[in-house]
Amino acid sequence: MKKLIYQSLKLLLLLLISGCDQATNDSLSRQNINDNWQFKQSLDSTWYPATIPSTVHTDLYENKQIPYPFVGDNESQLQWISENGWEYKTRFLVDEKTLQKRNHFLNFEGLDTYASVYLNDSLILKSNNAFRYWKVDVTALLQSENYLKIDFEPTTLIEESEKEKLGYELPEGLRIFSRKAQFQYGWDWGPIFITSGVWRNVYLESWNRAKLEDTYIKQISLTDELAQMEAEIEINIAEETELVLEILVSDRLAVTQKLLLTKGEHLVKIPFEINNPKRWWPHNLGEPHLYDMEVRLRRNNKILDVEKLKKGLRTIEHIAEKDEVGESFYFKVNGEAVFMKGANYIPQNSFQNWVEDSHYEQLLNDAVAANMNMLRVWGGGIYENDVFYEKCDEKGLLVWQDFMFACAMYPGDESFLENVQQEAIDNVKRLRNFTSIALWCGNNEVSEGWHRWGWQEGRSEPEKEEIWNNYLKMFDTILPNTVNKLTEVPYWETSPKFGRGDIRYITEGNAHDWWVWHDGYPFESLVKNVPRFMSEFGFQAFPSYETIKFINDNDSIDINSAAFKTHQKHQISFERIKEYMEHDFPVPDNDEDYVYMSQLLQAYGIGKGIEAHRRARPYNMGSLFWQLNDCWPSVSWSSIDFFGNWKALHYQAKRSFENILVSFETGEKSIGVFVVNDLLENQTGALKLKLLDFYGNELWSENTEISVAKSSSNMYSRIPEEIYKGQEGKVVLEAYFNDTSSLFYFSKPKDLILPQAKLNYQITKVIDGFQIEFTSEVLQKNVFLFSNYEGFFSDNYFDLLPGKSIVVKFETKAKTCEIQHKTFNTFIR
Ligand code: BMA
Repeated sequence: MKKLIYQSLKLLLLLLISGCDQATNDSLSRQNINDNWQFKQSLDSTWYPATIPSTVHTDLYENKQIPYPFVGDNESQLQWISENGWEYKTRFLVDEKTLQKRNHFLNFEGLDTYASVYLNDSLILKSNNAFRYWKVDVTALLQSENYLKIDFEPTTLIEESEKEKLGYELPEGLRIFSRKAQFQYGWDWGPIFITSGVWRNVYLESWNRAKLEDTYIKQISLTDELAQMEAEIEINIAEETELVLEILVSDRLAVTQKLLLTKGEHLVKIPFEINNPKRWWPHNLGEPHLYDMEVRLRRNNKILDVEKLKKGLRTIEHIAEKDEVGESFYFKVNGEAVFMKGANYIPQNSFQNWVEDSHYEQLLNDAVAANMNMLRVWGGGIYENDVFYEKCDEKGLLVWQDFMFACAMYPGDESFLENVQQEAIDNVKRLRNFTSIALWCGNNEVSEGWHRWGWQEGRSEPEKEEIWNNYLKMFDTILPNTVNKLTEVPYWETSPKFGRGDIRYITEGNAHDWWVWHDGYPFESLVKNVPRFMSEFGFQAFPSYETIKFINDNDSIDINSAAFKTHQKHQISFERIKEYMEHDFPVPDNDEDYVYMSQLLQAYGIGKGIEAHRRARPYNMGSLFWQLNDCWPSVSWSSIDFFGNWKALHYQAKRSFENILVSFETGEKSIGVFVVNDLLENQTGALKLKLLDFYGNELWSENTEISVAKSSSNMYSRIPEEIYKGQEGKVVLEAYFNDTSSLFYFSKPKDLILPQAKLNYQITKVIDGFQIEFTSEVLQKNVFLFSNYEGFFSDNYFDLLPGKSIVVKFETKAKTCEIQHKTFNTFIR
């Protein structure tokens, strides 16, 4: 009896404790499920430890089961990985306090791709889209000790069966059936590594009464005096509850609202205001100011859930208006037409889990350092991680965001479209608070491919109609409707609007110019064919010596080794580079020099393009070259190689993207001198022109006081050919406008008659490296500095005028300054 009383008392006490725990246990708890994972091949029995997020490839590498995938020809040895199924499992504990909460959801931020997920042996999810976010109610299954298992099927099996169902072939291969990063199936700059695995975080969320499901801070209107805002908040309620929502701006309460909400999901809209708002600007035009915002969900005095974010206030308009030539394509930020300068961004690694926050920081700093104000997240990669957009917001870089469709036609059956619809909702919602996103674009070169790449040939009319209707359903209905419903950001159907086979590519919308490179046209064609907005144009170059050695897995700069050649994914690349080099540059006969020359060639061609686009402002309002970065060590169009080394092009981009640019146009019998001003203020000053020989003798000069309007490009001087005729290979034009200067040569690099002389330099130790001052008695062209020590040169591949000095900083941890150099002069014989 005594025992019974004791047990009842104990039970009562427990109930009391848990009851009062319920009251104080209302706040949301979040538990990462990233630990204790193991994985194995489905048909095998050996389990290996894994770290989540990951991919099978990197887990295998970390367990020493495969060699490093990016060295030599290892790619071809590793294709078996994606032909197999893989299993992942973990055990995780949930503490009593959490377990007592009423609702438990497992969140999978990314499963790649066809996964069956089991919790405590019950199937809780079958996923089929690596870009989607999966949230599963596991309240009925959760225990204090849990067993989570995920089976990944090889993609090919599913893709083959989808292909069978379709009954006809769609371009381009099997990848179109799987909603995962398309570049993994091989691209003209990337290897074939079709990954699988838990590629983004997994976590458990537990809550009692109410939870913030989504927060969207919407800007309704913006003037210098007032920003009218609205918070659109999705709240999930477990039982009718009185709640308070608070919105804080810069840590101060902006609005409080009491709510009485019934069980279920609710969308609550709360207006609030910000007086005298400080605007967000792209970094080249102002400060990218961000406000700290916080949404708090309270019950009595207890915070149930909280969401913190940063938000910039700015207007963004995409102007596509018919005009006398065709149709414009430009962006207005805060009411000002802004010229977009930048590049196309691809995933930074074939294996996303190998991309660390520091890589984002470095690469985006490099974009800012090269005076870029826009990056295009290209459609064959991924919707990037939040950190990418957070940093773009902070650094004042605008983002052109493609949906993840590239260079292919996609299926249009109901389940595929439904899958895409959900993918769009998940990603637009995830990214809509980021200030940097300026445009959502449906796809990369899908329409262009259909109209120009022979994809319609041999198809019946009904088949063509079906394929194009499916295109329209996706890119003309589902995606724009989702963007328009969920955000204020403009939508554009496809990039480019017209391919270069359609004459309108130059007068309407945005263009990709591949006359240069793919069609072998000379660089001058970039100057002649300036469109309204250039979203892609590019030229390949070899990567740094470091990267070449890494690929070869030895100390040689051998660009003809069998291993190295597997890192060149564009079949005709080596010939193309040579062809163009022969046209404009000397062709060195050893690999080390050839690599240097290939970089000068790329910088020369793309620099010409950028400047032609900028001179054509306002007809043209954007210049985004192909491509900023690499996903593995390779020969490609990138301006920064896989290990972060700037090619000559990135230094050139920095010069050619300066807000104020002095640029030259070659006329019939004259040279036009332009000043381009991207700033929002008018400029006045002296335009100083000097014709110099390569020993520094001044042969001619002109000084003019000029006024340059804000956001403009104009020619301010025309130099008649009498001034330079007969001396084209022997002279250089130096042009100054205030602090900006540029050089112009009158002949191709290979025809310059450059003197040979010593390059003098003096090295001084400074805090984080060395400072090197260069001088010479003659013009030294394209001085290239390199070192076996890791480090960064503040300037490189530069031209040094006789009698002037250039100071370069070599940022390095090395104790001694061991640098080597090459100059272009030595290649002129
Ligand atoms: C562009 C891109 C990529 C490709 C590049 C170079 O059109 O959209 O598909 O890698 O050309 O060929």
